[in-house]
Amino acid sequence: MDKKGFIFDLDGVIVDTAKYHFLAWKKLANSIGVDFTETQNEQLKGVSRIRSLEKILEWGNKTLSEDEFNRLMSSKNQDYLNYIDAMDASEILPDVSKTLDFLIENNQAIALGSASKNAKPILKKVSLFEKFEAIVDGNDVSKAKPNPEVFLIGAQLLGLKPENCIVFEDSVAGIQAANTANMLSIGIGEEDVLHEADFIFKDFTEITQEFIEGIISGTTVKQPKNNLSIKN
Ligand code: B16
Ligand code: MG
Repeated sequence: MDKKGFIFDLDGVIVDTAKYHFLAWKKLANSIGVDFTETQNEQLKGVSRIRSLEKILEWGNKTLSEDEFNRLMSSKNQDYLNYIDAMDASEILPDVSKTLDFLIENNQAIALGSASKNAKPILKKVSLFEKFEAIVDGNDVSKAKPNPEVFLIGAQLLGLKPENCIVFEDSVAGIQAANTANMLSIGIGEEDVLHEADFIFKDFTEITQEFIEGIISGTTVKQPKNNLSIKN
């Protein structure tokens, strides 16, 4: 079988850390008199820590000094780390471990491609760290998704061409990054949100071994996109 590179996003694909980001951001927002809803939290998925705080301040029409900005960002991260500390393997999303093990048994390369600067401690907490041949996280990139940098570095570390890599992502920006990188994009989540992906599944329980085998053998390929700018 051919060797392909399978690049996994972390939050929303391997584990659901969005709920911990929500609690930590909500505490921060409320402490400066800003409301913060679950809908707003959805818009922070895949977004970097700095950009997330900028967005919260924009929503609340607030400005902060640089010192206060940095102080709040590190206090949010400390709260988030306290939640992570209590994580264990039971928080791995359904059938993710099964998929990783199937790929490893079939000699496929596996990498992580996450915006989070806390990706490594999270993978260690849920006992998945050893399964990844390469880990690219928020500490390694200078350009956030939808820029393809995070996935292109992942492909490079695996020693594979981008067109031989597959990305599992739950955020629109991540799907766009994978498409720009010329990788096969697989959306994990809702079809109406992730419609730019080549394939979309609600979660890993919907992904069959036959589907993965099709990717490895090259019979499952990138979908031609409708060019919406062409009329009639
Ligand atoms: P941190 P992903 C992203 O992870 C999260 O979706 C996003 O909500 C978070 O702001 C970002 O990581 C940065 O996280 O504060 O831990 O550096 O989905 O790219 O794995
Ligand atoms: Mg994500």
